[in-house]
Amino acid sequence: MSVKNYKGHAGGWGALKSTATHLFKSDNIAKNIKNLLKTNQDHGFDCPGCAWGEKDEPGRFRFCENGAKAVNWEATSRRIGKDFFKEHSVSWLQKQTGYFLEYQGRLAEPLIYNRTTDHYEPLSWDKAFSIIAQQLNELENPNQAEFYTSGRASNEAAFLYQLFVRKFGTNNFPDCSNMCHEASGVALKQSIGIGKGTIKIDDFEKADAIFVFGQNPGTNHPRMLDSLSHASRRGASIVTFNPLKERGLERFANPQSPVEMLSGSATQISQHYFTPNLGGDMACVRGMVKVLLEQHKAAQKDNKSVFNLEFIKEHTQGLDEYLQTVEATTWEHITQQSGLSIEKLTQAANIYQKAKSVIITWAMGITQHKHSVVTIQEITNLQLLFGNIGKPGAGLCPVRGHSNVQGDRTMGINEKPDAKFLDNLSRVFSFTPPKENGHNVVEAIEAMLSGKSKVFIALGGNFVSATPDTGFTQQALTRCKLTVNIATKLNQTHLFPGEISIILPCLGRTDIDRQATGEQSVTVEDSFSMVHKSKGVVKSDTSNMRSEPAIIAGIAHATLGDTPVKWLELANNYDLIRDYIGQTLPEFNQMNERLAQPGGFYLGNSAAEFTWNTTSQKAQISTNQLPDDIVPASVRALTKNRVFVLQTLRSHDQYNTTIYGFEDRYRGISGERDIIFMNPSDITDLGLKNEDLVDVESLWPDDIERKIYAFKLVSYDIPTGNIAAYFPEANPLVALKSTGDESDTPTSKSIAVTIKKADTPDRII
Ligand SMILES: Nc1nc2c(c(=O)[nH]1)N[C@H]1C(S)=C(S)[C@@H](COP(=O)(O)OP(=O)(O)OC[C@H]3O[C@@H](n4cnc5c(=O)[nH]c(N)nc54)[C@H](O)[C@@H]3O)O[C@H]1N2
Ligand SMILES: Nc1nc2c(c(=O)[nH]1)N[C@H]1C(S)=C(S)[C@@H](COP(=O)(O)OP(=O)(O)OC[C@H]3O[C@@H](n4cnc5c(=O)[nH]c(N)nc54)[C@H](O)[C@@H]3O)O[C@H]1N2
Ligand SMILES: [Mo]
Repeated sequence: MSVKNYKGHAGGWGALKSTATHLFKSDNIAKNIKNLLKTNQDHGFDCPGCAWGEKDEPGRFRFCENGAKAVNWEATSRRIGKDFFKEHSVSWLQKQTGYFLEYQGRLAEPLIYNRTTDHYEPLSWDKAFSIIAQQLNELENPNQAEFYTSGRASNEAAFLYQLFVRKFGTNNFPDCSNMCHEASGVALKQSIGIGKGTIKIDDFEKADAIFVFGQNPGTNHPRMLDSLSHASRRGASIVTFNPLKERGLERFANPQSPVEMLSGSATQISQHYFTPNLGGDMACVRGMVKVLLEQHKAAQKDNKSVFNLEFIKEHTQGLDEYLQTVEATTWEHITQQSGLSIEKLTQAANIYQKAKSVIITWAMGITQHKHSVVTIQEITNLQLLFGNIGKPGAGLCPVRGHSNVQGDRTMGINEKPDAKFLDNLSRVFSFTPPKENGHNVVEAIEAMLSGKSKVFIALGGNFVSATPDTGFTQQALTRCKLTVNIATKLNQTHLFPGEISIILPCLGRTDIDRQATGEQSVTVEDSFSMVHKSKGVVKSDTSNMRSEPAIIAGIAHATLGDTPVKWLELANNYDLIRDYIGQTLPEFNQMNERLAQPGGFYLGNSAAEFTWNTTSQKAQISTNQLPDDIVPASVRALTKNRVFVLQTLRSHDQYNTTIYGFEDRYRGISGERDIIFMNPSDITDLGLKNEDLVDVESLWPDDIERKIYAFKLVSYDIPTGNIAAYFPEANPLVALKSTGDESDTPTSKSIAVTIKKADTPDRII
């Protein structure tokens, strides 16, 4: 391993060099260069990398380094089929890394696990569908099946899937959103009546200030840096809250700017960079509001106001109670929890107050905590006090992860469906969908562990590696009667088979999708509620793969026959699926026609139009107490040793559980993933030194030991008491029951742990 201080900026030649390296690794160089040029273009495919949006400017290249990696790794010409599985047993494959599994190439044909030989073997599509149908139909109760979705599934696939599952009879839709932006949906729905961001991408051109909380766009949403650097150059204030100094949020050279590339210059992104404690963001915002409240009270003496009283009066409720709570929150509590001084928080408040329009963005650094929902409500309160919703250059922007995770929810992938959606389904398809809530990710794992659920079907994703308490999830799957994975690439989840286990290889976003009526396109929704078309362009050997809609239709037809729709006809022509989507969801009315517009169409956002679909019909200024502690006293009491707060995050060289390589370039890490980022003074305090191997144990009030072994300490600029490790390697530390209040999202960004020098240099899990 090497660790060096990365002196460059984000983007620039480093990004282009890395793009080129990945092009060469993928065995499909010429084709992939052509593919990249089609990414996010009108006649090409939507980048499977992230859910950032695009301005409608014809002729621009619209990909980034990490989008290029995602495209390349999907479009590889390598294939794994029966020969590969004949050679390698499941027990052997289980011991390989995620990187190894991903690198083997695309799954090429349907497979079924043979328990006697411990190998996967080929089977026909028809046979696969009939086994699945038989197992589903033999269940005593449809609620004994779990239907997982990962956020790459297109709108068309997701709509068919939920229709099938609801007609089958359950709302058991655990999905990646439960581990991702669930808290944003829950908080925003309560506060402003819609669980989505309120801005459009053009608002970045109009904002006076942009506050970025808990997000690493340089790696995870590189196209966002384009928007931020434009904003910075025209003089907007950019303010970051992040315990780590992420390079992309400091300086960025746009690979699409000839001047920056040739001159070696870069744009400064954040003029102000605050490094709070993990989980300290609610305290940060509370502190800012406390400062602003004092200013407001002073202004009121001169009959002026700092808050936007007109907006507050017309559109909100809850002001007085909230302000009383802000006054009652002590500075001691705020500064201790946030880790930031009154001076720093005053500085942030002043920048906020001076800006005429403010966008606040956030991602996993905000959503994966116990107190995420109230933190997002605190952020929303701040915006409401100043009327920073529904005006140009202002609003709330949860930056989504998977490229269609937002669309999947719109299409009804939701274990807690709203009544209106179910009414529409029952009107269009003439059946009564189940009304009671189904299982989310954590509940699904518990149900499989206890034997209550017996079937697990996954539309994409890597359930075992993405979920907490890895060992338990593995057991949960192996206890099932049937596990089915619809996937592009082999991953760990496929290697923990139920009694019967089937893998169904599917087309990816980049592949040409030809059905009986010709080449098909699908649609996706980005973080800005824009719906647009995506059409694969890659010609390669996909002869024994099927599209996701075709696979879902095949399973549905075998299970339910031609009810409530002619499944196989829909799979032949996706326009027919879109007609149904339009009939079910009013905002998708005339969907096929409206998709013809370049850039797609906008779904609208009720809050941005000042329609508050909350119980009171007003935007809610929410009153929540600041949590006593990020690590509760009862958890601290479990040990006499020093307690650290651990976050699990992504390196620059991975896509969630898919590991592309071992370079975390902007953080200066090379050749290693089993590491712990720690402040140098904490390393000394523990009597250890840089690069020592340590064992990490998490604290949770049950009798289970959760440990990772022989991780290397890396001395790093991070606030003391806070540490970081990579996801998914650190997932065994997250207790299944450690979840966010109201969101039930695993608390992957604030895990209480203790550290000690490793007993053994081997990593044993
Ligand atoms: N290349 C690439 N692109 C991706 C993905 C990928 O894996 N690779 N994943 C996609 C998905 S599904 C998602 S959800 C997004 C994820 O996008 P991000 O949310 O950017 O992902 P993380 O790596 O989890 O980064 C969390 C960031 O929040 C900071 N942080 C952690 N805890 C706190 C906290 O308590 N407070 C504050 N203020 N900051 C905190 C961390 O230091 C880090 O910078 O990216 C999407 N895009
Ligand atoms: N500790 C910790 N855990 C986390 C997180 C964290 O920050 N820390 N982040 C959480 C977040 S934000 C998320 S979104 C989840 C991600 O959870 P998932 O969405 O379940 O995981 P991915 O790694 O994105 O799934 C990758 C797999 O999807 C399959 N795949 C790829 N493309 C396609 C496709 O087009 N169709 C189909 N059918 N399959 C495809 C491939 O087989 C690939 O191996 O993980 C969560 N887990
Ligand atoms: Mo995500």
